[in-house]
Amino acid sequence: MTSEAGRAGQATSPAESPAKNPVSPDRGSARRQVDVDALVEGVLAGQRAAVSRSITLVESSRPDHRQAARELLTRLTPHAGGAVRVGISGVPGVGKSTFIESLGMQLVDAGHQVGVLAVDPSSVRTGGSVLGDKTRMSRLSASPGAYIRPSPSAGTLGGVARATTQAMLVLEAAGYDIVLVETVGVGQSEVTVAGMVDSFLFLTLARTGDQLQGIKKGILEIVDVVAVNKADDQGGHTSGEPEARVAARELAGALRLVQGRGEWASPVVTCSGLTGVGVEDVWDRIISHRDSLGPDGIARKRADQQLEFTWALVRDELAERLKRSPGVAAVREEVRSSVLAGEMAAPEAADRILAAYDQS
Ligand SMILES: Nc1nc2c(ncn2[C@@H]2O[C@H](COP(=O)(O)OP(=O)(O)O)[C@@H](O)[C@H]2O)c(=O)[nH]1
Ligand SMILES: [Mg+2]
Repeated sequence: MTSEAGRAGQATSPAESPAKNPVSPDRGSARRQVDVDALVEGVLAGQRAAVSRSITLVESSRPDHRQAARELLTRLTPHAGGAVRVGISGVPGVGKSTFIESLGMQLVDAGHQVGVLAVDPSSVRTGGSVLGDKTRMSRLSASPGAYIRPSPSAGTLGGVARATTQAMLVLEAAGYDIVLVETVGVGQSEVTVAGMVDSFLFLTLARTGDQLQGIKKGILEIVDVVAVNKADDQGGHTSGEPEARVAARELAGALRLVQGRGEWASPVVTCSGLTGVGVEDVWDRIISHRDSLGPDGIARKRADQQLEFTWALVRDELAERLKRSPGVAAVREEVRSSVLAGEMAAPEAADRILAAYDQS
C-alpha cells in the first residue's frame, strides 16, 4: 500500500482536518488516503479513539466512506482473526446484557481484552435498547480492558450485520482477544450472528413442558451452548428441585432430538448473570466447544462464513443498485400503476423492471 505520498501532503491531524480544496479530486483522495493511514496506525496501537472512528467508518453507507472502509479493512485484515468470537442470543429481558457484564468483567480480570458488539434489528426502528445496555454494563463500559459498541442505529439487518462483521475485524486488529456479539432473538438476527462467530450461546429462562414449545426450533439447530439464566430466582418445582435445573434437563432432551448425534452435543447449564454463579462454567463450555472444533475446524468454519458473507454482500449491493438505478426509476411509476390496476401480472412487471435495470 503506497501511503507515503498521501502522508507527505498533510502534516497535522489528518483525520480531522476538513478538505482545504474541495474542487480538487486529487487532493480529496489524498486526504482520504491519509485518513486511513492514521486510522490503521491508531487501531494497531490499540487506541480507543481510532477504534471508534474506524467502526463509525465501516458503519457508514456513504460511497466515499465505503471506499475508505474497504481500504482500511484490507490493511487491518492481516492483523485480525485472533479473537475468540462468541454470539450471545435470547429474548429481550432474558438477561444478555447483565450476563455480558458479569462474563466480561471475569474475562477482563483474567487479563483478556474484551470487545462487545450488538446486532439489534429492533434498534434499527426504535433507537433500541442501547440505553438499557449501557446501564446494565456500567462496570464493563468503564473498564479499560473492554470496548462496548451498541448496534448501529440505521440500516437493514444485512447492513447492520456487515458493519458488525467489520467492526469485529477492527477490534481484533486492535488487540481484543475475545469478541462477544449480543443479539436479540428476533427474526433472522440469530442466524445472521451465528454466521459470524465461532460459538453461539443461547440464554433462556426456566421453561418446562409446554413452555418449551415457545423456543424456536430453528434456534436449537444453531446453538452450541445453552444456559438457563436467572437461576438465582429459585422458583421451586413441585419436585423440590430448582426450576432452572429441571428446565435445563428437559431442554437437553429436546436438544438431543433436534440436533441428533453430531460431533458436539450442545450442553445445557444453569447460571445467573446477576450473581455471577455459573457464568464461568458457561465460558468453560464455550471453550470446550472451540476445542472440539480444533484450529482447523475453526479455520474451515470461518472460511465457509466468509463465502456466505461474500454472497450476502453481493445481494445487498445488488439491492442498493436496483434502488439507485435510473432505468428502474424511469419505469417504476408506470409499472406500479399497471400492476395496481390489474393490467400487468407480477412476473411481467418484474421482467420489465429487470430489463430496465439491465439496460441502465
Ligand atoms: N434475578 C435475575 N434477574 C436478572 C438476571 N439477569 C438479568 N436480570 C434482570 O432482568 C432484566 C433484563 O436484563 P438485561 O440484561 O437488560 O436483559 P437483555 O434484554 O437480555 O439484555 C433486568 O431487570 C435485570 O436486572 C439474573 O441472572 N437474575
Ligand atoms: Mg441487552
